[in-house]
Amino acid sequence: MGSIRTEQRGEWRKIILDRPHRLNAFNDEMHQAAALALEEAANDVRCRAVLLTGEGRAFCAGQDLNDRVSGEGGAEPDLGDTVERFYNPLIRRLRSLPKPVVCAVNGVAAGAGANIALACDIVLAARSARFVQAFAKIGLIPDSGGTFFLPRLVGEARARALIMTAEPLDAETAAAWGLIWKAVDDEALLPEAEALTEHLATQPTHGLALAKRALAASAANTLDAQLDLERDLQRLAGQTPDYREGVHAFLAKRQPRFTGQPPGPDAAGGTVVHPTTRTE
Ligand code: T3D
Repeated sequence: MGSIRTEQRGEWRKIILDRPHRLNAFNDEMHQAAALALEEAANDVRCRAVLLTGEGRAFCAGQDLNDRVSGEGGAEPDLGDTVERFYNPLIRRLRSLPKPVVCAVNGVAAGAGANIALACDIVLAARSARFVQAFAKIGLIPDSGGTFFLPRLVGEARARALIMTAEPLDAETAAAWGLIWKAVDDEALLPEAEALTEHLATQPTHGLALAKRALAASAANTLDAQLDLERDLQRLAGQTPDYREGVHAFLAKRQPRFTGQPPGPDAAGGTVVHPTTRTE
């Protein structure tokens, strides 16, 4: 039985974490399947937006701890190695995917599971969902970008308390604190998240990908460097068919029909080579 399910819906794709008997906790096989699903979503032009969610009552409980029990005299796993091989690439894939990623947090999101949700572009959560920085309970530090995302999203004071107490944060408070976009009634979560993803799939995909690049760089940039980057990326956005279509549609007072295409081959400067285009 696969641990990741994908469903193509029109021009968007649903990726479902599917180990409900373990609250969708990650093992190595699930990491490999998730990496493949995200690579395919990134490269398939029929996919212009992604919705990530979990099967069953949880979104994801982070690492499957059954795989971390060493037998009598057995060697302890090198967690630096597993983070490097699995969790870091997963977070980098989500952040750099050149299309919007919506996350529907359908239930508890704990450990790396919480931070995987935070790595997505737009996070909706069911009102009954909880976010738990569970790491301290087992002597670990937050990984999967937790120490990066949390202070930036909710501020140092709240980030430190969430990390050090490992107390669950309910979805409404998470939304009020700016950790996620919004909390919705449980039964409305999937319909709302699906409608949002479907809408995003009709938008200027390449322009949205460029916006993601600008946002990714902003955390480490000075204002001057960011202004330079915005200039370079705007130059590219201005060469997309969707920009032309957007302006024509606006002036003609009609709805735009975006294709999501990148700039044509004649566009100048297809790649921005700039010292400030670093990712997080
Ligand atoms: O290792 C590396 O490679 C480094 C990277 C680490 C990344 C990480 O994510 S480390 C953090 C790992 N995750 C956790 O520590 C979370 C552990 N789980 C919990 O704290 C709680 O289960 C939850 C807060 C997620 C949910 O609580 P609750 O009360 O709703 O459910 P429960 O009763 O605790 O769990 C239900 C079942 O799921 C239970 O199994 P059972 O008794 O029904 O057979 C429980 O053992 C299992 N489960 C929950 N989380 C995990 C898990 N099994 C394996 N691994 C889990 N992470």
